[in-house]
Amino acid sequence: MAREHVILFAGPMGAGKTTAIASLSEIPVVRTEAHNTDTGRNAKATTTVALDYGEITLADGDKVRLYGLPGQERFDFMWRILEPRAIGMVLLIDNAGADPLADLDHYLNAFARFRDRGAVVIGITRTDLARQPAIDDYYARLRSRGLFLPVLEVDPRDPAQAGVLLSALIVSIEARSDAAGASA
Ligand SMILES: Nc1nc2c(ncn2[C@@H]2O[C@H](COP(=O)(O)OP(=O)(O)OP(=O)(O)O)[C@@H](O)[C@H]2O)c(=O)[nH]1
Ligand SMILES: [Mg+2]
Repeated sequence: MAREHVILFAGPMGAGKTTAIASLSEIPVVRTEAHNTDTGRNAKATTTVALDYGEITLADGDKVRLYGLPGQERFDFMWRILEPRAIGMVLLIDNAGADPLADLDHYLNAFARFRDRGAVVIGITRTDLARQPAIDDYYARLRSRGLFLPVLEVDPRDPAQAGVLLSALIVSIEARSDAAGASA
């Protein structure tokens, strides 16, 4: 029988969460964009204030509900509402941000439950605008924390690339749950 899953998209302002969900969704995305009053942090005109919502159907008929969380931390109560319902998280990091590796640490600390279950895939965006840090730098940071999570370069404006990222997350969640089932 077809099942339903919830996946969260998290990451700093401007990392491309709304863009990724718009690339993936089969339905028109429900957006809650408002004028960006925090242009010191990111110059873009609008920012997500509550959440984005999109849907996608997998090849096996399962439906995935995609929720984009606001990047601004004053909205972090939304994260807490959605986190218990989700099977995993796509963490987008803006490579052109002020300190992308610090952003990585920050979000992995904020979402410890997904991190510790390995239910996270990391997408590095805007690498066309900033080549550094390199993917190896992200892996080194994860290794120093004892973490082994997939890191992929992605342009979320491209549906195919956004799809690869989502598939990587689903495959990694399924592989871990199969392994847990086998050892039970
Ligand atoms: N050049 C370039 N632009 C990108 C890339 N990924 C996203 N963008 C652009 O960067 C902006 C990202 O904005 P959003 O998708 O609104 O980012 P967000 O993560 O939803 O941000 P908040 O809702 O404010 O937290 C958009 O204008 C995208 O078109 C990329 O890989 N390269
Ligand atoms: Mg957004």
